[in-house]
Amino acid sequence: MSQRAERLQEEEKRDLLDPLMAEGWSVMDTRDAIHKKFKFKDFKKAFKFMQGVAVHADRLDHHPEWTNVYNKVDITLTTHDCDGLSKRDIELARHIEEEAKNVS
Ligand code: HBI
Repeated sequence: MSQRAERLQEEEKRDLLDPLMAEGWSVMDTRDAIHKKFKFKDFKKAFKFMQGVAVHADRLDHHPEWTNVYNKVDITLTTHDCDGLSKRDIELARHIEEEAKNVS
């Protein structure tokens, strides 16, 4: 069961975001979203990572905003349905971290 798309309240953000920030995610200044830049050995590894993330995104019905240039993948997560961060973003970020560890 995927998480609800309710916007995270400030008081619940710290507990949910701290572990992700420890992994290199940052809270954006310009929008209620989190962002991380990934760098892999080469394009093939970067694309394999994206393929793994895509499977999770499709299963969760929750999708990243991302760009890929050669071996780099920049990812922004936010929930469009509530115009801000929700538990869906936290859940997807956790899966993204798993995929990054599987590939590198
Ligand atoms: N992905 N990041 C993100 N945010 C959403 O609100 C969202 C999504 N993927 C699919 C989705 N919502 C569907 O529930 C429809 O609302 C489009």
